Amino acid sequence: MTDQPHDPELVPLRDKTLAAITAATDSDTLEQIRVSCLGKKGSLTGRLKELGKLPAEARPAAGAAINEVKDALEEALAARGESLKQAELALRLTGEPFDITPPGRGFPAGAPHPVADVMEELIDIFTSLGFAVEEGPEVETDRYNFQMLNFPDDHPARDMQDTFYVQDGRRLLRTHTSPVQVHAMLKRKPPLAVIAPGRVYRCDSDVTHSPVFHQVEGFLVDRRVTMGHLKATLELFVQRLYGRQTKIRLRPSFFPFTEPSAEVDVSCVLCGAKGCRVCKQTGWLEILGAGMIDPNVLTACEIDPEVWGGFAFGLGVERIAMLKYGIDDIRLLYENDPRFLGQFA
Ligand code: FA5
Repeated sequence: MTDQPHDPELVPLRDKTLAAITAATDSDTLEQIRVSCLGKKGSLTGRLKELGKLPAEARPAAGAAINEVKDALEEALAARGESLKQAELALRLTGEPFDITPPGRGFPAGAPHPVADVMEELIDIFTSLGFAVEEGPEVETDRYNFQMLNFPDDHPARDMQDTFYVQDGRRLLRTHTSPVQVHAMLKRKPPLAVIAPGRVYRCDSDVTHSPVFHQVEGFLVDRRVTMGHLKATLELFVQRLYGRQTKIRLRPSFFPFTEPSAEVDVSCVLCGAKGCRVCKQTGWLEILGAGMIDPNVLTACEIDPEVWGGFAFGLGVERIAMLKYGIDDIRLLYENDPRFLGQFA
């Protein structure tokens, strides 16, 4: 250490503190020693602050001497601190009793998403009626999504505003599950009873429309199929889903791939068909589109429409879930807010 003519107490202070550090037997005592010499009001810190009062030529040597002591103390504090920490840990591991009896903290249980839940219920109902499950690609061609389903070239559904096209311009994200009808009919011979659950995409977004949503397509091809078979199947379906008192109503509509076509309403399950905000006081709610498969579609799929006929329907899974749980904004289903989803656990 440099000579300290101006501060004869520095060396004794260093030695006294080093001895105290060595003698410390716990971290709290060590911390007190650190504060007493290196803290804001510590003895060594005080000396550093006082440096300015020394004559300019004495300052470098005095400063260097104080910093040397400071470094020595810091090093000793760190070393002693580490060994005390290890010793305290060893003591805790061997000595401190560990109570294994308190009950554990549970993790909140997850639950199926309401859309997945309803989807599964729909699949269960239709498979119990004898429908087989088929799947089709979500990235489709214009041919399967539109042409084979009898859409005229200038049909508005092809418009860029409704359909998401893949960058190559030749493929698109399917706008409905109806192309699975075509895949299934080209692959297999009638009689056929198929449902096709899956994700579909449309450039559409508001409280009842989502750009990605789910449909379940259903269709049946056989001899002598009538609109009565369609109505009976749908009636059975809604009664299984919403209860025996539920009624359906078919309203004339238009789809290029069915003739005749219908929009199907169900008696409002929220108000018991008395009229409420959700059914706009009508007592009825639209849940699906349906109809008799157009002979042009059967012909395009190499099925003779003189021999075979069929019905088809396509329902919106989110809409059915919204009705079932009284949800008034489709977007809630996709925000993944645990406060919302937790209600279905
Ligand atoms: C169709 O998609 C036809 N492919 C259905 C069909 C199949 C008709 C077979 C005849 C025979 P539509 O565009 O109406 O039809 O859609 C069917 C259902 O999907 C609607 O009743 C609605 O419940 C739901 N839906 C439609 N657009 C959206 C959307 N953006 N978000 C959520 N659900 C929607």
